[in-house]
Amino acid sequence: MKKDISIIGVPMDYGQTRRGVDMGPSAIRYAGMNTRLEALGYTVHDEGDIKVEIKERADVDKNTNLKNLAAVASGNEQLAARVEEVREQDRFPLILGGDHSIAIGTLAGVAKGSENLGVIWYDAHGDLNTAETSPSGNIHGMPLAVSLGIGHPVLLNIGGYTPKIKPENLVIIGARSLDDGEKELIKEKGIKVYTMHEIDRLGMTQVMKETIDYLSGTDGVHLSLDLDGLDPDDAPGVGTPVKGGISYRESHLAMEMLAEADIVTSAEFVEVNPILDQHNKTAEVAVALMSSLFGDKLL
Ligand code: 6HN
Ligand code: MN
Ligand code: MN
Ligand code: MN
Repeated sequence: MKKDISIIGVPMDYGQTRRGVDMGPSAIRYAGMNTRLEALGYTVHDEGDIKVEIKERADVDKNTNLKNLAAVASGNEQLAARVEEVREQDRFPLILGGDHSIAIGTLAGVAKGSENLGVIWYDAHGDLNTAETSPSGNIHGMPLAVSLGIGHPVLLNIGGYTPKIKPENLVIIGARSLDDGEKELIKEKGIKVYTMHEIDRLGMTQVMKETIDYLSGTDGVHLSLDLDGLDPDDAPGVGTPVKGGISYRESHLAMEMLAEADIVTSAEFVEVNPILDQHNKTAEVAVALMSSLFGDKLL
């Protein structure tokens, strides 16, 4: 792991309709992120937050079936440029959401110049919708499809190139709420998915062993961790909770195994919504998981 970490907060909430997720970056910082990472020996450069334009909130657009396309696109363009700068400085980009639509910008920045970036998508959802398959028009349900080169041209062109990643370099972990169009896309592209069924059956140890092995030929791995991948009992402060999720302890194990394998080259923690949270519990979980990801050991 690089010893210099650059933090970028993205107070974005236009990718869905519940307010409050824009306060995610503050809540995560308040949960003691910087001190925890510094205690592990890292130099933390907190770059502050992206300026997300305040725009009028739009209902789903009849022509595109997307909500707030312009606001989501402009925040992500800025993010893509900032993430690219961090990479040029040879630092580890650690991005704080914000709703999951920000993965479009993060991936645009981290995947630039990389033919085979690996991605771990830790999430209850697939985020593989398009305007055609989306039940909601919410762009936070689309960033993975966009990154694979499928979606609205304005979103595809963020960062100036498409696609960002290849389906064979992707692993989804924790899925338990997939829309029909997402299931079809997974089959069509042959995407590797560990749903809750496989996690229960194989155990997290085996799931992570296989994931690490599967991604071993990639040029680095981006971890996109949606807190709703965890069970809502452990991470209640999210906008789209789904019961029957990954436990706190299984998530720590996953992060510890990633730290041991030393394959993660960038990460984002998204969907923390302090308004829906209980005493900042979900932000604290995010920080605890970061700490394991960055090599904290119990002994
Ligand atoms: N997330 N599949 C649903 C939709 O509206 O497309 C939910 C998406 C949730 C997205 O949690 O990042
Ligand atoms: Mn997500
Ligand atoms: Mn999700
Ligand atoms: Mn969500």
